[in-house]
Amino acid sequence: MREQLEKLQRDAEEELLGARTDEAIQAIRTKYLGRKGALTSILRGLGSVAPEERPAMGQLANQVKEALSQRIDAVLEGIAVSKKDSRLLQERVDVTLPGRGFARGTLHPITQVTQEICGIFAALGFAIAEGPEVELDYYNFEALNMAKDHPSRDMQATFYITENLLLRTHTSPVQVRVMEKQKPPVRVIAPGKVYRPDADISHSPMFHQIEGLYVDRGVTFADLKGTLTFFLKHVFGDEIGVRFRPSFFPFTEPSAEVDIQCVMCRGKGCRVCGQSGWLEILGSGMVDPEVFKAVGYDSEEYTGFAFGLGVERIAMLRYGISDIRLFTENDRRFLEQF
Ligand code: 2U9
Repeated sequence: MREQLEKLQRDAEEELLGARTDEAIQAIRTKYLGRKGALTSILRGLGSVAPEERPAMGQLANQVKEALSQRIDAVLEGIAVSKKDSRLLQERVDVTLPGRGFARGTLHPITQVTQEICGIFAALGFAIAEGPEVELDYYNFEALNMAKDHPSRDMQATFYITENLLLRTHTSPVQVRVMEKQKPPVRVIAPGKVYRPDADISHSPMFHQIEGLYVDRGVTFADLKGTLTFFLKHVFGDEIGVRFRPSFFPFTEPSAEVDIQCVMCRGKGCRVCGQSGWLEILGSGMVDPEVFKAVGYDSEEYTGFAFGLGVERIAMLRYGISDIRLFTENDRRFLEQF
């Protein structure tokens, strides 16, 4: 029996040397150590061994079983390690490769133009003020000298939410709120979104305005002309021609519209300026005494000028953009140009 056991161990170890896969090794374990395996069948012969030798044979059988079991586990472990090694080798990360570039965003052209304009007025001592886009009829119209029967209040000209609540049609209510809270001197600009039910290549139901207001003792139309001329020459260049035309707004008196020489043809006349050589660029005027009355300012003591401009219009002239809808389409081919 001793020879049988020793042969079993040699045979199994030799077979293990040729086994390459987990399955082959498990098959060897079953063949030699399994319940119906070679070791079990050798031990069936234990009955015919001399009784005094049986303990030694039993012990030897256990040693063979234990030794083989350990060898099999070691071989399995070796296979697992080399499998992992070759996997790691294949998956190796080359840390010297350059990283993938990522697309960096840019500010929207409307944001860029807004920041530039606000920056110019900030340098002149104007503070930036903001207010609600959903506004009371009182601040949007009533306090700005637009009575209940004013045509701007037509359903066709304003987005109403309720009878007294609307989407602001200009940023003027922001300045009304500032004046309610603060005594002169007041120097503010109000940038922001405004809403009017209009839509074509030059009108959008939502667009951006910047308005300005300067109130103090002794503010004159000359201050208005000087400030706005300085501003326009800063944006469009020192050489640009500027002219003031009489106009009318309910909240200013007198009022003026301001034109610049056409940026396309430099005043010669072209399609952009309708052959006139001039482009309307902003509205302005001296604050109407009725507006001062609404906010409790004494119009005998204080005067002021105000102005308003459309940011999209300025951006379109500056960059030669022909359709206002491009600003809200989010087409990256358009946006990446700014
Ligand atoms: C207060 C008093 C007066 C703001 C003004 C304009 C003239 C004007 C337009 C420009 C193009 C609107 O975006 S647009 O269509 N604005 O012409 N805005 S004076 O006057 C004010 C504002 C606030 C308290």
